[in-house]
Amino acid sequence: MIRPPIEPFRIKVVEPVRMTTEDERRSIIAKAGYNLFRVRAEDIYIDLLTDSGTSAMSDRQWSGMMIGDESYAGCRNFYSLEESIRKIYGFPYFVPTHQGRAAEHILFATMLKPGDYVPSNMHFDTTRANIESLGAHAVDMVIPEGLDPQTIHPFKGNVDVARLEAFIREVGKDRIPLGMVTITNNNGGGQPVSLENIRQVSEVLHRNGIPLFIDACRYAENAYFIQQREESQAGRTTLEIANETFSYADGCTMSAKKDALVNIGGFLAMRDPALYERICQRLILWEGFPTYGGLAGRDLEAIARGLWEALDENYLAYRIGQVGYLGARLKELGIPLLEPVGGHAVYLDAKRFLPHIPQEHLPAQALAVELYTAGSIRTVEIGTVMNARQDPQTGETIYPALELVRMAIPRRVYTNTHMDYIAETTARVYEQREKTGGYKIVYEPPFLRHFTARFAALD
Ligand code: P71
Repeated sequence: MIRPPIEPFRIKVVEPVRMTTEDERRSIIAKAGYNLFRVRAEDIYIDLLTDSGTSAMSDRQWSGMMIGDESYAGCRNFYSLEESIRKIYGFPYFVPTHQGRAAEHILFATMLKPGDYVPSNMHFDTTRANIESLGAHAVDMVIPEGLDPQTIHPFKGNVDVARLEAFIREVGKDRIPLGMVTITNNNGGGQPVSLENIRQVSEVLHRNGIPLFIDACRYAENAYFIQQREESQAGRTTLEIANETFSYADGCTMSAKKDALVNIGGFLAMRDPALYERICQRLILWEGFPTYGGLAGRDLEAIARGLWEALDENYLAYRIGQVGYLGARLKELGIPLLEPVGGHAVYLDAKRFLPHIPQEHLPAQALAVELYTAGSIRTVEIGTVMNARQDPQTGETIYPALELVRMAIPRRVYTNTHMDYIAETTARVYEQREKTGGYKIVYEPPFLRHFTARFAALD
């Protein structure tokens, strides 16, 4: 029998959730154009759309919100956050932003010009869109194991370092204003990146005079995987590992909505004082004064405290353990997954789950709709809808290697009984998989289409 991890907290506040009938859900999802982003949260029983901004804050974080200093300039909570960032990340400069994509926008608008390239293991969709909207190119170069859902590898998020070197030679370092590494690799299945890989990427970039920025939103989960899986790192604390991770970088973008355990917020941190000056100017234009950057003082305090809670090793053992428990239960039921199971989410492999639906008929979208209809579970499609591209020459659709449905687990929110319910509902959908049909897109916007697209069922 698979044992779930024991929660290192007790529950002080609860939020009731309402179950609907299957008939109600059929009508709700049809009205939403079969797009789960368009369904009201109240009509969902278990919401696995994202682990972003959906954490339960601790009593310490809530009490920190009560000492929010709402002064326009120089509020005390800015300095409290600065201390956390210095001790964990070691970067001397940072600006708060309202969330991760604002940090990306400001960084790229400051550093990129049209035609530039930004290599990474895998860019997340908002990162890619922010790069592309400036006329630059976001280039993914994860190791080949990272693109195969069935290959077991401890660090499937690693960058292919040989490819990175060849790429720099090919396009020239002058057209690469920065390189990135996403920890953990969200679009590739929440897979970690090893400390050794980060060190090597940093060495290659720096040898070519290119700075490294880490997309750090799941840095604590990544540090825990390094501690558990990278032999040389076994005896170290997650704080020591985080310190060394960021020591190889010139800065980071951070969505605090993940491993800072808050509902809103982010920041952009860096070493270079000249870059910091330029970034402050843009920040004032778009986000706010550099000591609040689009957030309230109370939000800054909650982040300052959450950053430490996320590094707590009892918390991380429970956190990674709970996601692993769901993965193990699904596997036991014979459901095709991306393996190993990631840090923040279990990813169902829609290609193997619904092999009779070709990629152009959106199997991952079909599976997400089915999970909602069967059990009021909301997941997110990370497949053709989110990641298909148009070939610029031929106009043909380039389908992504991975066709996934992500079950992202909010932090400290759902119990292990909820995990059992999710596994059993998924098994029910799997038993009836042959009856599930494909979908087509009937409306899509030019960027980030998955948020607002509408679909229709194919007969
Ligand atoms: C996630 C999200 C947020 C999201 C995106 C799409 C649909 C639903 C929810 C956001 C990330 C991320 C990485 C690696 C930057 C951001 C942007 N992830 N990098 O996974 O995962 O941060 O949301 O604070 O702007 O559900 P932001």
